[in-house]
Parts: sequence; structure tokens; C-alpha cells
Amino acid sequence: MLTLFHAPNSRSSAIMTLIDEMGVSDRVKVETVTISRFDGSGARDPANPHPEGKTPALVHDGRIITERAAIILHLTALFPDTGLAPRVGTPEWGSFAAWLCWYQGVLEPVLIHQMAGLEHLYLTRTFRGPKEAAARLRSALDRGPWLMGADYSAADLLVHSPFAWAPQAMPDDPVIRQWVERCMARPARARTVAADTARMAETAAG
Ligand SMILES: N[C@@H](CCC(=O)N[C@@H](CS)C(=O)NCC(=O)O)C(=O)O
Repeated sequence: MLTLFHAPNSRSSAIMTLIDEMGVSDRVKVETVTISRFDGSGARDPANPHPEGKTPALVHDGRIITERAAIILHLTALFPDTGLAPRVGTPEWGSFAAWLCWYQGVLEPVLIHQMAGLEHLYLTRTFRGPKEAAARLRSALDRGPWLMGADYSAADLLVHSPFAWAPQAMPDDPVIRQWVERCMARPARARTVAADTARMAETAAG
């Protein structure tokens, strides 16, 4: 059994969109939990099994899987015919996994350092910076229209997400901006946003 622990308008929203895109909503139970938010609202939810009280957390037959890249790799491997990832073990799957790991291990840290105004030799040596990240996206999208080439994949779903949340982090590049707009225009994303807005309103109403 698969259970996703989700907090509306959080990083787990990407996993909600993935589940919708894959057409497997009937295979994954969703538990809505609270998290502690940047503005001081919310609180860690004792019902959430994530070791740090964060979302997303996916529980598969009692085993906890955290980190969006790992959750995406796991769900797309479990449901291989849903069109959101190449087949496991192919060269294309290798580059798909690389995009997810680059996102988690490089792009998100780079953007967080940028937003926090942090600069240090260790950071640039380890992660490079926003310019290099944008160049990498641009070179993939020049072969595009999607990161993996002709088809939209869960790599686009994850990698575009910080630019949707924080438009101020968007590179000044029309090709990247148009790709983010194409990702944001996916009907599954609109459904997640609408459902999250309704969940937030319910919570606010008590
Ligand atoms: N590296 C994790 C990050 C998860 C994360 O930071 N989630 C935020 C929501 S956007 C959270 O739960 N924050 C609550 C807290 O900091 O206690 C992932 O990509 O899944």
C-alpha cells in the first residue's frame, strides 16, 4: 500500500501533480498533514512519519521514502507505463535520474544560496552558481522542447518547480521562461493548485 503525506502549497504539491499526471490517483492514498511554515504558521504534525516532520513523505508497505527525487524515481519505477519517465535501465533513464539528482543536489541549493545572499568559495566550487545552472537548462532546452527532448517528463515537473514558486529566481532567458510557462500550464498542475487552495481554505476555516 502507498500513502503520500501531503501539505497543501508545499514541496509535496509536485508529487500530487505527478500522481495526477501518471493517472494513479486511485493507487496512492493521500493523508493531508500540517507542517511548520516560514511565516510561523502551522506546526509539525504527529501523524506525519517524515523523520523531520516535512512533506512529502511516501510510505510504501511500511517503508518511509523521503526526498522528491527519490519519490519520483520510486513511483515512476512502480508504474512504468504511465509515460512520465523512460524505462529503468535504459540510457535515457540514466539521464532522467541525473536531472532529478542535479535538481536535488545542485539546483535547489544554488537557488537557496542565491535567495539567502550567500557567497563562498566552497559553495561555488561544490555547486557552481545560478549562471552555470541556467546555462545547463538552456543547453538542454535548445534540444528540447523538454529537458529530456521531445516528451514532457517528471524531470520537467520537478526541475521547473522552484521558478514557479519563486519567480524572482527565474533566469533572464526567454527559452527557460517559456519552458517554465509550459510546465505551469499543464492541467494536472492547475488541478493540484485548485485542490491545495481548497485544502488551505478548509484549514483556515477550522
Ligand atoms: N529535500 C526535501 C525537502 C522537503 C521540505 O523541505 N519540505 C518543506 C515543505 S516545502 C517542509 O516540510 N517544511 C517543514 C519544516 O521545515 O518543518 C524534498 O525535496 O523532498
